[in-house]
Amino acid sequence: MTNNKLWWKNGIIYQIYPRSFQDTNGDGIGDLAGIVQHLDYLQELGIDGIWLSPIMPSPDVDFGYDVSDYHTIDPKFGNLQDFDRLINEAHKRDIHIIMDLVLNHTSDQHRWFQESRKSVTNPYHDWYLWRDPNPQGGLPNNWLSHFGGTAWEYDETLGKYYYHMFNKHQPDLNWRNPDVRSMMLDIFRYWLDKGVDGFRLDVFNNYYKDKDFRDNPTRKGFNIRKFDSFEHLYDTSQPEMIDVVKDIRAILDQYPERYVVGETFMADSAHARTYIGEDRLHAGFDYAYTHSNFSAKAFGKAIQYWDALHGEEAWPNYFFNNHDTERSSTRFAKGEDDSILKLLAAMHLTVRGTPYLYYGEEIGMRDISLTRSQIQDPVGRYYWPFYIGRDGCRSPMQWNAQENAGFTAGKPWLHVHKNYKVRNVANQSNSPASLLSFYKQLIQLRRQHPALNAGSIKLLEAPDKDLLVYERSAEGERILVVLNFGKSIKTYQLPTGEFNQWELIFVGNDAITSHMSENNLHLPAYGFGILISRSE
Ligand code: TEU
Ligand code: CA
Repeated sequence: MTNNKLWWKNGIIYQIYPRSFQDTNGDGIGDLAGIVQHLDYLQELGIDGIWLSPIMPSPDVDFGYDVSDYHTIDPKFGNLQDFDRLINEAHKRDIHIIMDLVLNHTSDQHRWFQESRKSVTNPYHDWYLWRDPNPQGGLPNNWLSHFGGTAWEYDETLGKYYYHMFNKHQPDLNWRNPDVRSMMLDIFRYWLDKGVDGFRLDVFNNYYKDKDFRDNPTRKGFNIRKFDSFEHLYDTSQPEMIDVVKDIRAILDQYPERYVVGETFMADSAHARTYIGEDRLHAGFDYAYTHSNFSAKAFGKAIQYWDALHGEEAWPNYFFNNHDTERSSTRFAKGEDDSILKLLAAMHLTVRGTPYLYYGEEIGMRDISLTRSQIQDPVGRYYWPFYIGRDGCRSPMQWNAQENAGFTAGKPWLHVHKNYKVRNVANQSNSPASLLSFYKQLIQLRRQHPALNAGSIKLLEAPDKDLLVYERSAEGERILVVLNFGKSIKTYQLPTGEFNQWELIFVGNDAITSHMSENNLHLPAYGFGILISRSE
């Protein structure tokens, strides 16, 4: 098994938000050299790939998600040599590098947009979505920006509006222009030739909009965000996208073992699945599991549905956290207690699919709280206080108990969580009972067992609403996972019969009370057991 493992499929992917991982030059912003410094740590953790949030030049209106040059590295992170070094050093450790490509929109500081807005005859004019005011002099249509307000920004010089799904400093590209499309595809080749192993596509299903710019129909019901009062029929997910996905895949298939995962935007699970397949993306993100309630039933349902959508033909993936979402620790854990996080990790690392981890998840980093004036995220600034934005989950990585958690010798761009003196990598590395040690053991277990990293999954009926039970199997190996989402002790009767000689190989949360007696597995609050059948 070890020999035919496919890194992105049987392995684990770790997302780094480069601004917040490790600063090496004291400017308070993480950099590529900082990532290189911690590759040994990541190798020891047991990951197979790193997804880097954008590292291309950006004026940082949306912190890297507004790109002003697709062919180089932002000087605040380093340069192309540093990037080469990162790739080489990562590859030496069998770690793959996934780049974030933001191709739906650029920064308004990008040269293409600067040209585009000079005049209607400029060769780049048609690279963006320009529309005349409607005949009454108003907005071209009723489309809104996901980041708040209208999606149309008026340009005095041209007397026209340009379209932006996100911030007004993030104008959307016109993918219907063949030059744009071919430039975008070249960007894939450019980075593949530099040795990149894969891509994460930012809001890719948004590349195309209705060619006639029809108004979106309204949706009934009350919504805090006006954006949610519309059916987004015409400003997202147009059928043209399937062909582009196929083109992208064809390019990747010219290189060995490359991977592309897409972030579908405002799409349900079934729609997200349509972009995945042999001739499409390898994988896609879906929020059903991420946003699930804390219950055995809800997680079971999310897993079963996403898994069934993939079937045999595709391989699912799961994430609890990313740079846009309040951390699962903040959502689910009580105070600084990590027992619920251990339960969730046991599930996350044993389901069928690629688990994604987000930096700091392995030590249970919590979101920082921010006052109004500390907010940096444009989304938080717009919606505050209804929604405070995404800075909370982007605070500096907590390496040790030194000043600024060892993240920077300068002033960090965003403050460090006040729990850093206790909650940090150095402390947890030295404690066998820590969340970090727990992740490492579980990741090793997953690596050792084909049933866990490659097998099929079958959810079993559980006698109790708080229990989630599933079986993983591959190559004559069967593993049973039993998770207790409840606050009280639960007993689970193990399936019996000649093929069911269960041996407990991993227990969690309270090793003293999680145990077997005859065919019963006893689990304390949030306890769990992983069992292997030795009978075949
Ligand atoms: O995210 C898409 C997106 O808009 C949401 O995930 C959003 O951030 C969330 O609902 C909060 O409102 C991608 C990137 O992941 C995000 O960081 C960017 O800001 C956005 O696209 C624009 O590039
Ligand atoms: Ca720096």
